[in-house]
Amino acid sequence: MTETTEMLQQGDARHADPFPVKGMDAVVFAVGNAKQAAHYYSTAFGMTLVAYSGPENGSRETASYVLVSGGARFVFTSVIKPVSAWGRFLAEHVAEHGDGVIDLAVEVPDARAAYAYAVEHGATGIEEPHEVKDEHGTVVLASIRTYGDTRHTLVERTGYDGPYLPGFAEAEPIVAPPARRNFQAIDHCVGNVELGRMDEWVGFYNDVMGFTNMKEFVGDDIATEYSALMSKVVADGTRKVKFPLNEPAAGKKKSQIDEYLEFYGGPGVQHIALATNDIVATVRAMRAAGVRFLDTPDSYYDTLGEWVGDTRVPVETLRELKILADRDEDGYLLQIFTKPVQDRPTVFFELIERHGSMGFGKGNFKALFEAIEREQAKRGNL
Ligand code: TYF
Ligand code: FE
Repeated sequence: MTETTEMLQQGDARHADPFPVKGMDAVVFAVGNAKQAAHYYSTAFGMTLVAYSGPENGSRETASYVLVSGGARFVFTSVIKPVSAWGRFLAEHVAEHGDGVIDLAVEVPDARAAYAYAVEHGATGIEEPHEVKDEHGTVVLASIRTYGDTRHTLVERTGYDGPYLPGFAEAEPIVAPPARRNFQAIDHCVGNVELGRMDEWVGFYNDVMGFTNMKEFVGDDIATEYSALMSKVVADGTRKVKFPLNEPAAGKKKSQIDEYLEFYGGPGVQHIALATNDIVATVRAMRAAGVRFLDTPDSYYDTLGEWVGDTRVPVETLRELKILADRDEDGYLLQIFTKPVQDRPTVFFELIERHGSMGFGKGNFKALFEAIEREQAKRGNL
């Protein structure tokens, strides 16, 4: 081999991401009443309705509302009257799982290449790559299965300048958008899978999407001590898309993951973490709008300052708002978790403000899991 070809090959190896992604495209929810969900995420989460598809613009079977907060995009879909396989899928999804996430859509530069790579490496295809178009241009879509009834749609939107996808019309905000955004991006999306299957799903993301494991995980040791779950995190090469995966662990008590699996009716998305640059202002705004967060005992804050060191926010403010803090070798993070946002003890949200730390709040796992268990106990599920 000549020196030049060797250099070229090394260069290629450095740049060749087997599965390039641009970031999260959207989190798509199937819900019983998308009109009211769009209202809740507007008034309580401070998101802005930007696009709509429904009977008024040619979609007689489903209604979909697209809401954004900075780069974070949620889509809420309800079935109006099932007439096709898609409508029946949505209706059954809501009947079986309650309100939940059907799609963690990922934006890719080349949907055909991404789909081909995924299927070649063991993914089950749901929809082959196909073009959808309207007067705003063309989008290429393809979908693969992941855990439970969840899918990943691969979205290539370079040839499109409309409000969401072809077929969607621009929509006016439901209420005046807040003066400041509560959050600006999707930080990570967490899946709960069945007992003993976490490593299989980690392997799925390794093989099918070329994702690599991040260093933070909850192993056997922590699991049996207090968490009752095991967890590993996979991410794309640029760490823009991060997917932690949880499985229940046999602890002293019934795992929160078992509670989820029982009430969701199988594996699915557990929580979506939203990145904010001012968690204090956001938690104040969302609390005032009626969002309920997990409680943290005062004792957590009595010792917090000793180990977490200086943060942007005084410990007394963290205590007042029940915000958690954690530090690792790269920096610190502030985080808080909502209670489940529907009657089933299933999907919830996290707000996270990162200052260097790439972690997920390992130092908070004990306090957090105890808080979740207090809620489980109130529901009679512990
Ligand atoms: O995403 C994470 O890993 C953190 C920690 O049921 C976490 O937010 C893990 C499991 C869980 C709640 C939070
Ligand atoms: Fe999280």
